[in-house]
Amino acid sequence: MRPPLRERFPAPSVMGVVNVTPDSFSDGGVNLRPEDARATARRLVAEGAAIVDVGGESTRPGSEGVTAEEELRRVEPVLEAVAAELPVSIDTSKAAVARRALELGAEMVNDVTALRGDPGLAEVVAEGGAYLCLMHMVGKPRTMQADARYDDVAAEVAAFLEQRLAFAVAAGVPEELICLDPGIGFGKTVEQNFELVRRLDVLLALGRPVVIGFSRKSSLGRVLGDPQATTGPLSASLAAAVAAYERGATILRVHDVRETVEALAVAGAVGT
Ligand code: HH2
Repeated sequence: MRPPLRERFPAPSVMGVVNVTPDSFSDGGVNLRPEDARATARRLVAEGAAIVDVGGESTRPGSEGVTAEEELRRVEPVLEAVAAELPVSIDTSKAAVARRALELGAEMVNDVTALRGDPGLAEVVAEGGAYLCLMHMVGKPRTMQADARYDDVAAEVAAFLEQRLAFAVAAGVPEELICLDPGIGFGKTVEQNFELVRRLDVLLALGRPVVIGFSRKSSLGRVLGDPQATTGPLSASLAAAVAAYERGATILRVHDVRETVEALAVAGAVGT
């Protein structure tokens, strides 16, 4: 049995992103060759990432998704090389991909559908004894931006995650292995994304560690004045990570690990 997620990932812990995809919104194509992805994963851990999140399917707004075969074709050679050696999370909604990743040594399953995408995934996570990240998203990546309507975004995201947490626990995943993520950029407006960080206490009230993935997301570029932005700069990503940490986030999912570790170290020095 793994140690509780809170012990394994003390706040702040950095999750480094490794997208083995041709089309991810900020780093598509960069790590598509297995040898590049492996080198990136090793570098991110050397820079201070507590875990690297390896994904073979882009979830950027409008994307269509790929088959389990294609996803495995992308991530398997990377996992074969690094999952036994480095701390790895698999960013997938598919049971077949998660099963293989856990066999190869991954310790966390990061599911942006919060166990709604594949009916077999909960069992794979429970049987594998893995950590689980449950993320909020309305609809699917292809349509999610059109569905961004909430009366109270923080309360509705928390209610959704409370229900998905109960579902995961009922499926046999121990509660102390689960973390929750409001899904920054997944079917939310710019203002709603910032409100979710501002009102993180609503999510923290569920009693589970919170993951925030604001890194490079378009809301950062938009709040800086470009209404058409599809990404945000490093400076803005660091501010968002620090703001989320100061409001109680435990894991920060980022592309730029070294800079984020440094920014969080300074924020932590001020805080103690
Ligand atoms: N964001 C992305 C993907 N997976 N998982 C969690 N838990 N939280 C997030 O905020 C999150 C996530 C999107 O970012 P990225 O992986 O860089 O892009 P893409 O989905 O285009 O590959």
